[in-house]
Amino acid sequence: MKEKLEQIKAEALRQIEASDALEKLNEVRVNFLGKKGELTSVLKGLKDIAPEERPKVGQLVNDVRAQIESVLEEAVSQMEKAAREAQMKAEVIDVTLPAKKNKIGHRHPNTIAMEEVERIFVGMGYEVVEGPEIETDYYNFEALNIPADHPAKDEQDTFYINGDILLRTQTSGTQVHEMEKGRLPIRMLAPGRVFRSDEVDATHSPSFHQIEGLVIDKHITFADLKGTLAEFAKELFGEDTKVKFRPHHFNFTEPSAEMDVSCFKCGGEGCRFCKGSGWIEILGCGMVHPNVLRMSKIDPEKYSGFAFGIGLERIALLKYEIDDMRLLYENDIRFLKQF
Ligand code: 2NL
Repeated sequence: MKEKLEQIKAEALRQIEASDALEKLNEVRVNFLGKKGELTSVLKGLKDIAPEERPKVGQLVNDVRAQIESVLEEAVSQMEKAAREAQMKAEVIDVTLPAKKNKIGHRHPNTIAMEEVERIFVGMGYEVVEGPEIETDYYNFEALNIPADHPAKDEQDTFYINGDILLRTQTSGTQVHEMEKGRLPIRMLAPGRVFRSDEVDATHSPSFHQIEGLVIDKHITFADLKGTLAEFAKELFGEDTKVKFRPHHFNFTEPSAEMDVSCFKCGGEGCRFCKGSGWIEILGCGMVHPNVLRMSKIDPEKYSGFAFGIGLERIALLKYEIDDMRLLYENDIRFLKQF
Protein backbone atom coordinates (compact mmCIF):
# COMPACT_ATOMS: atom_id res chain seq x y z
CA MET A 1 0.00 0.00 0.00
CA LYS A 2 2.83 2.32 0.93
CA GLU A 3 4.49 1.57 -2.38
CA LYS A 4 1.30 2.29 -4.28
CA LEU A 5 1.01 5.69 -2.52
CA GLU A 6 4.63 6.50 -3.33
CA GLN A 7 3.88 5.69 -6.98
CA ILE A 8 0.80 7.93 -7.01
CA LYS A 9 2.79 10.74 -5.42
CA ALA A 10 5.66 10.36 -7.90
CA GLU A 11 3.26 10.34 -10.84
CA ALA A 12 1.40 13.40 -9.54
CA LEU A 13 4.64 15.34 -9.06
CA ARG A 14 5.81 14.30 -12.52
CA GLN A 15 2.59 15.55 -14.09
CA ILE A 16 2.78 18.81 -12.14
CA GLU A 17 6.36 19.26 -13.33
CA ALA A 18 5.28 18.65 -16.94
CA SER A 19 2.32 21.10 -16.82
CA ASP A 20 2.70 24.22 -18.93
CA ALA A 21 -0.72 25.77 -18.30
CA LEU A 22 -3.08 26.41 -15.41
CA GLU A 23 -5.72 24.15 -16.98
CA LYS A 24 -3.27 21.24 -16.93
CA LEU A 25 -2.56 21.79 -13.21
CA ASN A 26 -6.28 21.76 -12.59
CA GLU A 27 -6.54 18.44 -14.41
CA VAL A 28 -3.87 17.06 -12.11
CA ARG A 29 -5.81 18.26 -9.07
CA VAL A 30 -9.00 16.59 -10.30
CA ASN A 31 -7.26 13.33 -11.28
CA PHE A 32 -5.33 12.87 -8.07
CA LEU A 33 -7.17 14.77 -5.32
CA GLY A 34 -10.71 14.94 -6.67
CA LYS A 35 -13.76 12.91 -5.57
CA LYS A 36 -13.05 10.31 -8.21
CA GLY A 37 -9.30 10.77 -8.01
CA GLU A 38 -6.56 8.28 -7.27
CA LEU A 39 -6.17 9.10 -3.58
CA THR A 40 -9.89 8.89 -2.91
CA SER A 41 -9.99 5.43 -4.42
CA VAL A 42 -7.13 4.37 -2.10
CA LEU A 43 -9.16 5.67 0.89
CA LYS A 44 -12.16 3.70 -0.37
CA GLY A 45 -9.96 0.60 -0.41
CA LEU A 46 -9.16 0.96 3.33
CA LYS A 47 -12.05 -1.32 4.22
CA ASP A 48 -10.14 -4.23 2.59
CA ILE A 49 -7.15 -3.96 4.89
CA ALA A 50 -6.69 -5.02 8.46
CA PRO A 51 -8.42 -2.68 10.92
CA GLU A 52 -5.19 -2.11 12.92
CA GLU A 53 -3.41 -1.02 9.76
CA ARG A 54 -6.12 1.46 8.77
CA PRO A 55 -5.06 4.53 10.84
CA LYS A 56 -1.50 4.22 9.62
CA VAL A 57 -2.48 3.92 5.98
CA GLY A 58 -5.06 6.71 6.44
CA GLN A 59 -2.33 8.94 7.86
CA LEU A 60 -0.09 8.06 4.95
CA VAL A 61 -2.81 8.97 2.41
CA ASN A 62 -3.30 12.32 4.13
CA ASP A 63 0.45 13.00 4.11
CA VAL A 64 0.67 12.25 0.40
CA ARG A 65 -2.39 14.42 -0.27
CA ALA A 66 -0.86 17.30 1.67
CA GLN A 67 2.42 16.98 -0.19
CA ILE A 68 0.75 16.90 -3.59
CA GLU A 69 -1.44 19.85 -2.59
CA SER A 70 1.48 21.96 -1.50
CA VAL A 71 3.51 21.27 -4.65
CA LEU A 72 0.43 21.93 -6.75
CA GLU A 73 -0.24 25.24 -5.01
CA GLU A 74 3.36 26.32 -5.45
CA ALA A 75 3.19 25.44 -9.18
CA VAL A 76 -0.06 27.39 -9.62
CA SER A 77 1.34 30.50 -7.95
CA GLN A 78 4.57 30.25 -9.97
CA MET A 79 2.58 30.03 -13.18
CA GLU A 80 0.35 32.97 -12.26
CA LYS A 81 3.39 35.05 -11.41
CA ALA A 82 5.02 34.21 -14.73
CA ALA A 83 1.81 35.14 -16.58
CA ARG A 84 1.67 38.51 -14.76
CA GLU A 85 5.28 39.24 -15.59
CA ALA A 86 4.77 38.38 -19.25
CA GLN A 87 1.76 40.72 -19.37
CA MET A 88 3.68 43.57 -17.71
CA LYS A 89 6.46 43.12 -20.23
CA ALA A 90 4.03 43.15 -23.14
CA GLU A 91 2.28 46.30 -21.89
CA VAL A 92 5.37 48.25 -21.00
CA ILE A 93 5.05 52.06 -21.58
CA ASP A 94 8.11 54.12 -22.32
CA VAL A 95 7.30 57.39 -20.57
CA THR A 96 10.37 59.04 -22.13
CA LEU A 97 8.99 58.70 -25.67
CA PRO A 98 8.00 62.08 -27.18
CA ALA A 99 4.21 62.63 -27.11
CA LYS A 100 2.15 62.37 -30.28
CA LYS A 101 1.44 65.89 -31.54
CA ASN A 102 -2.23 66.81 -31.76
CA LYS A 103 -2.82 68.48 -35.09
CA ILE A 104 -5.32 71.21 -34.31
CA GLY A 105 -6.52 74.05 -36.50
CA HIS A 106 -5.55 77.68 -36.25
CA ARG A 107 -7.56 80.86 -35.94
CA HIS A 108 -7.71 82.74 -39.24
CA PRO A 109 -5.86 86.10 -39.22
CA ASN A 110 -9.23 87.75 -39.98
CA THR A 111 -10.70 86.09 -36.89
CA ILE A 112 -7.75 87.13 -34.72
CA ALA A 113 -8.06 90.74 -35.92
CA MET A 114 -11.87 90.71 -35.51
CA GLU A 115 -11.66 89.37 -31.95
CA GLU A 116 -8.99 91.95 -31.09
CA VAL A 117 -11.15 94.86 -32.33
CA GLU A 118 -14.20 93.43 -30.52
CA ARG A 119 -12.18 93.00 -27.31
CA ILE A 120 -11.12 96.66 -27.36
CA PHE A 121 -14.62 98.06 -27.88
CA VAL A 122 -16.31 95.59 -25.53
CA GLY A 123 -13.81 96.90 -22.98
CA MET A 124 -15.27 100.37 -23.56
CA GLY A 125 -18.80 99.09 -22.97
CA TYR A 126 -19.90 98.35 -26.53
CA GLU A 127 -22.27 95.52 -27.40
CA VAL A 128 -21.52 93.26 -30.39
CA VAL A 129 -24.58 92.78 -32.63
CA GLU A 130 -24.79 90.61 -35.73
CA GLY A 131 -27.37 91.11 -38.47
CA PRO A 132 -28.51 89.56 -41.75
CA GLU A 133 -26.20 89.39 -44.80
CA ILE A 134 -29.24 89.76 -47.05
CA GLU A 135 -30.93 93.13 -46.71
CA THR A 136 -33.51 95.26 -48.43
CA ASP A 137 -32.61 98.42 -50.33
CA TYR A 138 -34.05 100.44 -47.44
CA TYR A 139 -31.72 99.11 -44.72
CA ASN A 140 -28.61 99.06 -46.90
CA PHE A 141 -29.08 102.42 -48.65
CA GLU A 142 -32.18 104.52 -48.07
CA ALA A 143 -32.08 104.57 -44.24
CA LEU A 144 -28.45 105.69 -44.55
CA ASN A 145 -29.31 108.77 -46.54
CA ILE A 146 -28.01 107.25 -49.77
CA PRO A 147 -30.22 108.56 -52.61
CA ALA A 148 -31.77 106.31 -55.25
CA ASP A 149 -29.35 107.47 -57.92
CA HIS A 150 -26.18 106.97 -55.87
CA PRO A 151 -23.38 105.24 -57.82
CA ALA A 152 -22.83 102.66 -55.02
CA LYS A 153 -26.28 101.29 -55.78
CA ASP A 154 -25.20 100.60 -59.31
CA GLU A 155 -25.35 96.95 -60.42
CA GLN A 156 -21.57 97.16 -60.75
CA ASP A 157 -21.07 97.56 -57.02
CA THR A 158 -24.03 95.78 -55.46
CA PHE A 159 -25.13 92.17 -55.84
CA TYR A 160 -28.90 92.41 -56.31
CA ILE A 161 -31.11 89.40 -55.69
CA ASN A 162 -34.03 91.36 -57.13
CA GLY A 163 -34.91 95.04 -57.43
CA ASP A 164 -35.32 95.40 -53.67
CA ILE A 165 -33.31 92.61 -52.06
CA LEU A 166 -29.52 92.57 -52.09
CA LEU A 167 -26.35 91.29 -50.42
CA ARG A 168 -25.39 94.00 -47.92
CA THR A 169 -22.49 96.21 -49.04
CA GLN A 170 -21.87 97.41 -45.46
CA THR A 171 -23.06 96.29 -42.01
CA SER A 172 -24.90 99.58 -41.34
CA GLY A 173 -28.27 97.86 -41.82
CA THR A 174 -27.68 96.01 -38.53
CA GLN A 175 -27.28 99.38 -36.82
CA VAL A 176 -30.44 100.73 -38.43
CA HIS A 177 -32.36 97.70 -37.10
CA GLU A 178 -30.95 98.49 -33.64
CA MET A 179 -31.86 102.21 -33.82
CA GLU A 180 -35.42 101.30 -34.84
CA LYS A 181 -35.87 99.32 -31.62
CA GLY A 182 -35.91 102.71 -29.85
CA ARG A 183 -33.72 101.58 -26.95
CA LEU A 184 -31.32 104.45 -26.22
CA PRO A 185 -28.50 105.08 -25.62
CA ILE A 186 -26.71 102.83 -28.13
CA ARG A 187 -23.11 101.71 -27.99
CA MET A 188 -22.70 98.94 -30.51
CA LEU A 189 -20.35 97.15 -32.84
CA ALA A 190 -21.68 95.53 -36.03
CA PRO A 191 -19.10 93.10 -37.41
CA GLY A 192 -19.70 90.84 -40.37
CA ARG A 193 -19.34 89.82 -43.97
CA VAL A 194 -20.23 92.28 -46.71
CA PHE A 195 -20.37 91.96 -50.50
CA ARG A 196 -19.40 94.16 -53.41
CA SER A 197 -19.16 93.28 -57.05
CA ASP A 198 -15.39 93.87 -57.29
CA GLU A 199 -12.75 92.09 -59.33
CA VAL A 200 -10.32 90.06 -57.20
CA ASP A 201 -6.87 91.63 -56.83
CA ALA A 202 -4.29 92.22 -54.07
CA THR A 203 -6.60 94.65 -52.24
CA HIS A 204 -10.13 93.70 -53.40
CA SER A 205 -12.47 90.76 -52.98
CA PRO A 206 -16.21 90.45 -53.76
CA SER A 207 -16.73 89.28 -50.18
CA PHE A 208 -14.90 90.87 -47.27
CA HIS A 209 -15.54 91.94 -43.68
CA GLN A 210 -16.43 95.16 -41.98
CA ILE A 211 -16.72 96.27 -38.41
CA GLU A 212 -18.95 99.28 -37.94
CA GLY A 213 -19.43 101.08 -34.68
CA LEU A 214 -22.29 103.31 -33.55
CA VAL A 215 -22.76 105.45 -30.45
CA ILE A 216 -25.96 107.42 -29.86
CA ASP A 217 -26.69 109.33 -26.68
CA LYS A 218 -27.42 112.84 -25.45
CA HIS A 219 -24.55 115.32 -25.92
CA ILE A 220 -22.30 113.11 -28.06
CA THR A 221 -19.78 115.30 -29.92
CA PHE A 222 -16.92 114.94 -32.36
CA ALA A 223 -14.63 115.05 -29.28
CA ASP A 224 -16.14 111.72 -28.15
CA LEU A 225 -15.45 110.29 -31.59
CA LYS A 226 -11.84 111.46 -31.56
CA GLY A 227 -11.14 110.30 -28.01
CA THR A 228 -12.71 106.89 -28.61
CA LEU A 229 -10.94 106.19 -31.90
CA ALA A 230 -7.59 107.51 -30.62
CA GLU A 231 -7.83 105.11 -27.68
CA PHE A 232 -8.78 102.28 -30.04
CA ALA A 233 -5.73 103.00 -32.25
CA LYS A 234 -3.40 102.96 -29.22
CA GLU A 235 -4.76 99.62 -28.05
CA LEU A 236 -4.55 98.06 -31.50
CA PHE A 237 -1.23 99.42 -32.76
CA GLY A 238 0.62 100.44 -29.57
CA GLU A 239 0.68 103.15 -26.91
CA ASP A 240 2.74 105.60 -29.04
CA THR A 241 0.29 105.59 -31.94
CA LYS A 242 -0.91 109.05 -33.02
CA VAL A 243 -4.08 109.67 -35.02
CA LYS A 244 -5.02 112.25 -37.63
CA PHE A 245 -8.43 113.05 -39.10
CA ARG A 246 -8.83 114.18 -42.72
CA PRO A 247 -12.15 115.64 -43.94
CA HIS A 248 -14.10 113.25 -46.12
CA HIS A 249 -17.62 112.68 -47.39
CA PHE A 250 -20.09 109.95 -46.48
CA ASN A 251 -23.83 110.32 -47.02
CA PHE A 252 -24.64 108.90 -43.60
CA THR A 253 -22.38 111.17 -41.52
CA GLU A 254 -21.84 114.93 -41.27
CA PRO A 255 -19.17 115.98 -40.76
CA SER A 256 -17.24 112.94 -42.01
CA ALA A 257 -13.58 112.04 -41.79
CA GLU A 258 -11.02 109.41 -42.54
CA MET A 259 -8.65 108.51 -39.74
CA ASP A 260 -4.95 107.79 -40.23
CA VAL A 261 -2.63 106.27 -37.65
CA SER A 262 1.08 107.06 -37.40
CA CYS A 263 3.00 104.26 -39.12
CA PHE A 264 3.69 101.55 -36.52
CA LYS A 265 6.68 100.36 -38.57
CA CYS A 266 8.69 103.60 -38.72
CA GLY A 267 6.89 105.61 -36.03
CA GLY A 268 6.01 108.34 -38.56
CA GLU A 269 9.45 108.84 -40.13
CA GLY A 270 8.28 107.52 -43.49
CA CYS A 271 9.13 104.05 -44.81
CA ARG A 272 8.16 101.59 -47.54
CA PHE A 273 5.28 100.37 -45.40
CA CYS A 274 3.55 103.79 -45.23
CA LYS A 275 4.81 104.73 -48.69
CA GLY A 276 6.99 107.47 -47.21
CA SER A 277 4.12 109.46 -45.65
CA GLY A 278 4.45 108.28 -42.04
CA TRP A 279 0.65 107.73 -41.91
CA ILE A 280 -1.62 104.77 -42.63
CA GLU A 281 -5.37 105.12 -43.32
CA ILE A 282 -7.43 102.73 -41.21
CA LEU A 283 -11.07 103.80 -41.02
CA GLY A 284 -13.87 106.16 -42.02
CA CYS A 285 -16.04 107.93 -39.45
CA GLY A 286 -18.27 110.88 -38.70
CA MET A 287 -21.20 112.31 -36.75
CA VAL A 288 -24.42 110.46 -37.62
CA HIS A 289 -26.38 112.53 -40.17
CA PRO A 290 -29.62 114.02 -38.73
CA ASN A 291 -31.55 112.51 -41.66
CA VAL A 292 -30.32 109.03 -40.61
CA LEU A 293 -31.45 109.60 -37.01
CA ARG A 294 -34.86 110.97 -38.10
CA MET A 295 -35.55 108.04 -40.44
CA SER A 296 -34.99 105.63 -37.53
CA LYS A 297 -37.33 107.67 -35.27
CA ILE A 298 -34.59 109.27 -33.18
CA ASP A 299 -34.96 113.01 -32.54
CA PRO A 300 -31.76 114.78 -33.69
CA GLU A 301 -32.64 117.71 -31.42
CA LYS A 302 -32.33 115.45 -28.37
CA TYR A 303 -29.81 112.86 -29.47
CA SER A 304 -26.58 112.86 -31.42
CA GLY A 305 -24.03 110.19 -32.23
CA PHE A 306 -20.94 109.11 -34.06
CA ALA A 307 -20.25 106.13 -36.27
CA PHE A 308 -17.26 104.49 -37.90
CA GLY A 309 -16.50 101.75 -40.36
CA ILE A 310 -13.36 99.60 -40.37
CA GLY A 311 -12.33 97.22 -43.15
CA LEU A 312 -11.29 94.09 -41.30
CA GLU A 313 -9.04 92.66 -44.02
CA ARG A 314 -7.19 95.95 -44.20
CA ILE A 315 -6.45 95.72 -40.46
CA ALA A 316 -5.37 92.07 -40.78
CA LEU A 317 -3.08 92.83 -43.76
CA LEU A 318 -1.52 95.78 -41.92
CA LYS A 319 -1.13 94.09 -38.55
CA TYR A 320 0.40 90.92 -39.97
CA GLU A 321 2.27 92.61 -42.83
CA ILE A 322 0.56 90.56 -45.52
CA ASP A 323 0.90 92.15 -48.96
CA ASP A 324 -1.85 90.33 -50.87
CA MET A 325 -5.45 89.95 -49.68
CA ARG A 326 -5.91 86.79 -51.76
CA LEU A 327 -3.66 84.94 -49.28
CA LEU A 328 -6.40 85.41 -46.67
CA TYR A 329 -8.88 83.39 -48.72
CA GLU A 330 -6.74 80.55 -50.06
CA ASN A 331 -6.80 78.82 -46.66
CA ASP A 332 -3.35 77.32 -47.08
CA ILE A 333 -2.65 76.11 -43.54
CA ARG A 334 1.10 76.78 -43.99
CA PHE A 335 0.24 80.44 -44.50
CA LEU A 336 -2.48 80.68 -41.84
CA LYS A 337 -0.34 79.01 -39.17
CA GLN A 338 2.11 81.91 -39.11
CA PHE A 339 -0.11 84.35 -37.24
C1 2NL B 1 -15.59 103.14 -44.31
C2 2NL B 1 -16.60 104.08 -43.78
C3 2NL B 1 -18.35 104.32 -42.24
C4 2NL B 1 -20.36 104.55 -40.98
C5 2NL B 1 -19.49 103.78 -41.70
C6 2NL B 1 -22.67 104.53 -40.13
C7 2NL B 1 -23.71 103.73 -39.74
C8 2NL B 1 -24.89 104.32 -39.34
C9 2NL B 1 -25.03 105.66 -39.33
C10 2NL B 1 -23.95 106.41 -39.74
CL1 2NL B 1 -26.18 103.36 -38.90
N1 2NL B 1 -22.82 105.86 -40.11
N2 2NL B 1 -21.51 103.94 -40.52
C11 2NL B 1 -20.07 105.87 -40.74
C12 2NL B 1 -18.89 106.42 -41.29
C13 2NL B 1 -18.03 105.64 -42.02
O1 2NL B 1 -17.51 103.48 -42.93
O2 2NL B 1 -14.74 103.53 -45.04
N3 2NL B 1 -15.67 101.89 -43.93
C14 2NL B 1 -14.72 100.90 -44.36
